[in-house]
Amino acid sequence: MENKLITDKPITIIGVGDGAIQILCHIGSECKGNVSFIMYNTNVEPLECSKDLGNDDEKVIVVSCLGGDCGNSTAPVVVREARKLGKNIMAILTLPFSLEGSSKLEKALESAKEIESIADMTIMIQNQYFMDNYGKQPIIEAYRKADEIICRMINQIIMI
Ligand SMILES: Nc1nc2c(ncn2[C@@H]2O[C@H](COP(=O)(O)OP(=O)(O)OP(=O)(O)O)[C@@H](O)[C@H]2O)c(=O)[nH]1
Ligand SMILES: [Mg+2]
Repeated sequence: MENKLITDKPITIIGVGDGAIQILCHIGSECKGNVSFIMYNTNVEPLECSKDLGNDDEKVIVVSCLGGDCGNSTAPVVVREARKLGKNIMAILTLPFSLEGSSKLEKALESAKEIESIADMTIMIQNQYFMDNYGKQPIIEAYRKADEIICRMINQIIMI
């Protein structure tokens, strides 16, 4: 099957928190088509978010590496506002490494659970997988592996 080039339909990709912004920066340089980007790196008020989402994009992809304050608190706000505006929402989330501790993981899971209950589709990626399955490597290498996979995934998704 021939891959049609991305969508005439507009897509907004929203990155929440530092990790997600890294990922979006990779995608941004490769991405063709009717795609726009929003990046949040602080806590965001619902009103501000709904203004940012106020155009006629049908589909939003919310990317967040959960575990930090910004992602944990703002990614659910973004998803709630997108839902109120009737968007089709896909969430792509990562969960923290085991070595980051259980309290970080618990908070991440709490946010993930809320997001999953609202979004049309949620893809959850465990950073730990890249630590366990690609040989011993520094944490930064595991991040880059996760980022690469997420970038490829998004590039495929937006071509559908
Ligand atoms: N895949 C991936 N995960 C990352 C990266 N950087 C951080 N993370 C993970 O994402 C989680 C959240 O980190 P950040 O994105 O830096 O946090 P934040 O949302 O900006 O939150 P604060 O800085 O605490 O306000 C961490 O627990 C890490 O597991 C990255 O470059 N790639
Ligand atoms: Mg941060």
